[in-house]
Amino acid sequence: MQFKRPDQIRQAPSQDEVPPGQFVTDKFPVLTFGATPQIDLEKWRLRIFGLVEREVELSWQEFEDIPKTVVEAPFHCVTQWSRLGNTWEGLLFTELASLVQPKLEANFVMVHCYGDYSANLPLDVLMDGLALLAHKHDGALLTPQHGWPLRLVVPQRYGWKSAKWVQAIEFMAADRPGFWEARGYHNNGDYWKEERFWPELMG
Ligand SMILES: Nc1nc2c(c(=O)[nH]1)N[C@H]1C(S)=C(S)[C@@H](COP(=O)(O)O)O[C@H]1N2
Ligand SMILES: [Mo]
Repeated sequence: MQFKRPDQIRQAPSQDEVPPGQFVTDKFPVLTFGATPQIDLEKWRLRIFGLVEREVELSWQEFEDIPKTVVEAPFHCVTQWSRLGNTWEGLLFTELASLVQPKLEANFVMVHCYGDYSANLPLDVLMDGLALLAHKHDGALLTPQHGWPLRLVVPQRYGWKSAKWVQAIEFMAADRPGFWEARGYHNNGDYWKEERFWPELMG
């Protein structure tokens, strides 16, 4: 694998600012729809497919061997709690993209999870240099409830886009709603704009 070692810490902008309608907690609540999936690392695979030059399927061993980056970022859940100063470690999305080489037509991404969950994002949000596939939080491996072995972290969007237990990443030409985006959550989810729910549901 021809990753350069990023070997650096990146920090999200506006680290200590709290977006409108949020309150800060030191806790790290678990927000999961349904049960925590049971995952066997031996059978675990991360599949990257769709509009890419090279589809890739990584085993856990292969994922471990790829150099990692640390990203410091706040986490803002749409249910209004914010946890500031999280340290995530993992594979930057930009590095993953360089491995598969998205085609020019690829403008959106669907993240598919173990269990019945998905989240959609524009490719440019994932390419912001902060979004990553994290296996560690605050120096320790993720716990099962927080997405072990691997979760997406999208520092610039509400937490429901940070899909836990990632199984596959699909590059797409056209957008498609993910699990919550099809059930009333805003398609974009920018916390600075309070994009919480479908505009037509807002009074
Ligand atoms: N697979 C999966 N990922 C998920 C969820 C989920 O229910 N299933 N919940 C989302 C929501 S709403 C939030 S706020 C964050 C919470 O992450 P945490 O449980 O690690 O705090 O995970 C997101 N990722
Ligand atoms: Mo959430």
